[in-house]
Amino acid sequence: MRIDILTLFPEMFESPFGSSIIKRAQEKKLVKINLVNLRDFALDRHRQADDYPYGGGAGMVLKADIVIRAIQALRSPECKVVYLTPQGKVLNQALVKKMAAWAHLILLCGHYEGIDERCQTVIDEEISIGDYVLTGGEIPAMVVTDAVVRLVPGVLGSDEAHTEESFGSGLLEYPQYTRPRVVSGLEVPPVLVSGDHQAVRRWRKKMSLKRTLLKRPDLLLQREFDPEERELLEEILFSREGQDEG
Ligand code: 4GX
Repeated sequence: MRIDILTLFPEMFESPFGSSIIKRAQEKKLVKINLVNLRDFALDRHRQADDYPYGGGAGMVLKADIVIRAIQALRSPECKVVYLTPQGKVLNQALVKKMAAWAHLILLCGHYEGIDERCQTVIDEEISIGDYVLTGGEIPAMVVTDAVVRLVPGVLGSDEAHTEESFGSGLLEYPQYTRPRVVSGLEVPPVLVSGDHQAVRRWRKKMSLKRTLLKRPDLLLQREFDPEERELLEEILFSREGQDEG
């Protein structure tokens, strides 16, 4: 997969893409992340990429000729051009999965007051990372890249990928514990040290369902349940036992 990121601030991406899983994915040649400085497509002596808005007003607007020239230079037959903006479709895991199937993604980061409207002629999708206002599209581009790259086959280790398969399915994560077995008098749930793998799997699924029900009931409404999940939800809702032991 190839991801081109068009920005006036390519240096902002160095640290987040230079460590951990995203770094490893690039080293393994599973993904090529290409940082492109929009200024390189300015033709004037000052390499000006932004200008004052027609009609007046505060702030600067990213110039359409530069954006269009940059995208024409990077285009491939299979590419999708995405502009990060609060006006876009709000990112979720379903949208991330759709993007992970694209062989070539071009992410356009706007700054200042946005981009000249005529850039829309080369944009395929507008995506927002949430309903709040940032200073630019760079952090949203990092979020999209991180979420997409971890779904590229081979990027996650087999253990991590297995977790994605079983629980990347619209439920929150179950609680995790590590040594020591007792911390400030707080014990690890006995089922986790029972050695009963089937019981552990069922407990984790129940905790995932319970957490999702309590913290993000909206996620449950978007989802269907298999027979085991229905049984566990029934236990959560109707059993009178202490709820913490699962
Ligand atoms: N999810 N921003 C875009 C530039 C801008 C300014 C005005 C249009 C009009 C954001 C988000 C986000 C900040 C990126 C403003 N564009 N992007 N930028 N939330 O807040 O994606």
